[in-house]
Amino acid sequence: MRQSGSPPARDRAVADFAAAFGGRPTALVRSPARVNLIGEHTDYNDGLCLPAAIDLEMWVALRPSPGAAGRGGAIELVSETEPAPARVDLPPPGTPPRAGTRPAPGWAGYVEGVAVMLAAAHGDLDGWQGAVASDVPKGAGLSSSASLELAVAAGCAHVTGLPWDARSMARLAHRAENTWVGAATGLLDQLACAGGVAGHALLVDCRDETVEPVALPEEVAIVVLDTSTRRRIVTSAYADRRAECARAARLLGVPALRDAGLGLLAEGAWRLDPVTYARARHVVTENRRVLDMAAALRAGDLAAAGGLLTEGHRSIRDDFAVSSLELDAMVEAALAAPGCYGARMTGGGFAGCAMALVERSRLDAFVPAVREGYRAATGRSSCVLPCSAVAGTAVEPFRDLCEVGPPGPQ
Ligand code: GAF
Repeated sequence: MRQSGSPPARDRAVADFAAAFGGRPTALVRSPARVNLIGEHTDYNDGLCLPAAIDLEMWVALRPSPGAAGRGGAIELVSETEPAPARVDLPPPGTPPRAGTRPAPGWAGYVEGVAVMLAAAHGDLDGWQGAVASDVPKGAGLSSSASLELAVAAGCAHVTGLPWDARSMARLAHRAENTWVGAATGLLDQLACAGGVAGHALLVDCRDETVEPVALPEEVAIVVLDTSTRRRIVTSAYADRRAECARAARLLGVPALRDAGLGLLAEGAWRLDPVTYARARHVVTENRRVLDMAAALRAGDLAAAGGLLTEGHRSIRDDFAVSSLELDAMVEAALAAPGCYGARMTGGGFAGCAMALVERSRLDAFVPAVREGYRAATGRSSCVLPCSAVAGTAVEPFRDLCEVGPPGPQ
């Protein structure tokens, strides 16, 4: 997690690499978190979302395993946020991936899942060593899992020489999370982390998996508002919400809630109990808000964009019931602070982060006001982080500036 005064995650990864494996890495992976502007709990309903990859990032300093001539070996990772390293022994070249074996517990399961899916799709992998340092808080609704999955995929692809295509890697990472780790999430997070475009939000259609960049007006800042509460998605009520949405679609006679409009919902209301109706209404109205938000951003209509955020928060709080007292308090604190166009919780919900769109020129006044407002309401401290929309997961060569010689004679 980004701590004021600590070195950047990139530098921490390089230092941790030297401490764990000795010497220098040969490459660095940068893998962003995502914030979802609007389109919450729509992805597993074949719907629409509008996330952005943000500059809260995970960095991995890496090097191919020493003496790993050819394929096989192991992926060995250490992380500043994990007590134990992750080690994935790769099957000897030519043997099938280890599908069917039990996933390793904790973060190693994500690393293993990505390696298993990559090997199934592309064949034998080369071993590598890596040190992970991250500014992405875990369990805060900012996709720390997807950021890690994509970082591991990028490391494997780099070392083994596999082609990198953001959409197929997002799908593969999603498969690892669903089928290996056992978290039945949608595709939003992986598409956002892999497909980020600097300065843009991403209009994602989760049915056909298309991603269309939408430019963010320069005068607006995305601000992440961390309530300092945490949840684990696997143990949360996420699965219940998925089941309620599937039930609503079945009772309305549509393949997915994506296919229901307000008209159909009104006609079919008598078939749904009040809770199922409310869940469906959130998804149906949220898909509309995504399109309206994309249009508002394109038109530079920030008042309209802010209004949609605030309306989206009410819908996810009252109809979908995945907010929390702290998330509601944070949204209220943001709305009362200077320069705020609108605010809502972001991600899976139950705890974690909200986000706001804020007039960039008023950030200096917004940040302390929201901190104070949140503390007054909850007694808790918070983290208020103005962010930029950045490019998706990528690998860069490691250039050791310390080894660059002094300038030659003048
Ligand atoms: C979590 C999930 F991982 C996503 O797939 C999505 O459903 C989101 O919650 C809610 O929009 O981040």
